[in-house]
Amino acid sequence: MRFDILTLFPEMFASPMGSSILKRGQQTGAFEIALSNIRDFTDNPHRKVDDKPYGGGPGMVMMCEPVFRCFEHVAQAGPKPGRVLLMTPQGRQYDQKMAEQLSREERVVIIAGRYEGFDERIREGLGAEQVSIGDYVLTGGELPAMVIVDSVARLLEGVLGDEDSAKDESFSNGLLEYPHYTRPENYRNMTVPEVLLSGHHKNIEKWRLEKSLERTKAVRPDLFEKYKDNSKYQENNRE
Ligand code: 6GU
Repeated sequence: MRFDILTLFPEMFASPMGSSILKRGQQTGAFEIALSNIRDFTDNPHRKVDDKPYGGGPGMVMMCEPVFRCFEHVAQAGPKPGRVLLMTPQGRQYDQKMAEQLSREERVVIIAGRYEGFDERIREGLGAEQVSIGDYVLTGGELPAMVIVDSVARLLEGVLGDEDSAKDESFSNGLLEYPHYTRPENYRNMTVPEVLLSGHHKNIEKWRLEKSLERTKAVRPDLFEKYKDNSKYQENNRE
């Protein structure tokens, strides 16, 4: 899979995308990341990429010309991009389901902006989907772009080892994960629940599901309600 990222700050991606699991995933060829600097695509003598908003108001708006040209340069080589994402707090909220959809694409283009926002014609003209990562405001779309790459890359074959498989985890079953423990059994008088030391796999599985449900109900009632409505919960509580 290939991610093309269009940004004014390609250097922001170097360490986060060049470390640990994402580094290895690129070395083994599971995916590649191509960074393009939008500022390289302006004719303006001052390399200006933003301007004042028509109609007045605070802040600056990303101009069409450098973004269109950068996109056209990126898109002319290689397979046709399956999805084009415009990172903005005005977008639809990103979730695990969208991560799974994106992981089935051959190529995804992500446009990260700074300033107040993008000229609306960028979204229209490039057929881009506006995507937000949550209800808070960041200084730019770079961190959100990295969130997309990270969450999609870890679903690709050969990126995670067996030991940290993406199968049995929060959100894959619609619940938050159960509590985890590792050695020692007793740390400052805080002990590991007996059942986890029992070796009784059925009881361990039952305990983990109970804890998942308890935790999800307390912390994420929205997820809990959704889970209750689907068949897994009905099956598990049939007894
Ligand atoms: Cl995609 N961009 C910015 N600037 N802030 C955000 C966001 C995106 N998603 C949540 N907050």
